[in-house]
Amino acid sequence: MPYHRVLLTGAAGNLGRVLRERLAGRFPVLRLSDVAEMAPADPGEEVVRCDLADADAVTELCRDVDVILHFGGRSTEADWDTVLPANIIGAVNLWEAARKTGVKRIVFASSNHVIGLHSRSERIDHRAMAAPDCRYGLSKAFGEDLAALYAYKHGIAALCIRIGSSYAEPADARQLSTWMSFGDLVRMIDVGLTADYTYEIVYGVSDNSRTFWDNANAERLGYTPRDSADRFIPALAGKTTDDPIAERTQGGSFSSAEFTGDPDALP
Ligand code: NAI
Ligand code: 15L
Repeated sequence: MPYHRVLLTGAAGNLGRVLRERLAGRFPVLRLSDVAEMAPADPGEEVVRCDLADADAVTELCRDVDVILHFGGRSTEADWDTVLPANIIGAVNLWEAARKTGVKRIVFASSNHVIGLHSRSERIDHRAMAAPDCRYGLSKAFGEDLAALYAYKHGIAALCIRIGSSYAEPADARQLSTWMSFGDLVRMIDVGLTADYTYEIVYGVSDNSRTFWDNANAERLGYTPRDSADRFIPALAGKTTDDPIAERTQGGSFSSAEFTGDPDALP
């Protein structure tokens, strides 16, 4: 891989810690960053504590970086005071720092909550209308559009991965559709690092027969998932909720929280 220094944001988080372990030794330098404390640097690592909301610090963070894996930020629903600085100001700061420092590629951990209000009965692809199910989902939609601006206008390639549910194992019936194994997450990141593209949206999901998503765009770019949630069907198929909005929509409980709309008007 032609990259010397790879920056991983969100390195103290759940996926960041998984990626730190699984990407160890893959690049001459892995620069790990988070606002929270991280384990000290091992050989081949740099650890830089940085708040994504601090524009000057983010510019310094991006110096001498070849590619960014952007996993930092708020990862669940929260009030605007929390989502804005971490995911909106933070994303603006990161892409602007990339432009200033000459970074040419960003792999972005977007989320299925960009399209979470779509119905589970609909099989959508990467061209589906955005239908964010919460402030957090909207902040990821903003991140995708920001990535498009910088890709087409400033030449910073971006792969936006709308990750479903990336955990060691799926936890409920919905995740039989949305689960992405850690191995498949790394395989998708490899696509992000190596494929030839300017701007793409893909779904971060394993080979689940119950998937909500047509992931042909990811396959076209070279993604071949090796895992599937299907072996968990007997244990989890009955693990549903009695929440009709959550059960109807792809975003599940993120959609139904604070829902005051007309269920019949949902996309
Ligand atoms: P996490 O919440 O465990 O990790 C996020 C990390 O970002 C945390 O360590 C946190 O300290 C850091 N962070 C938050 N605000 C920050 C700021 N202002 N400056 C610097 N760092 C900040 O989340 P997880 O599960 O590891 O997810 C990683 C990324 O993947 C997130 O962007 C999340 O939205 C996205 N994602 C994850 C999914 C999953 O299933 N785990 C599904 C869809 C998207
Ligand atoms: C996400 O975007 C969240 O980061 C994660 O915590 C999960 O809830 C996931 O989506 C999901 O939809 O299961």
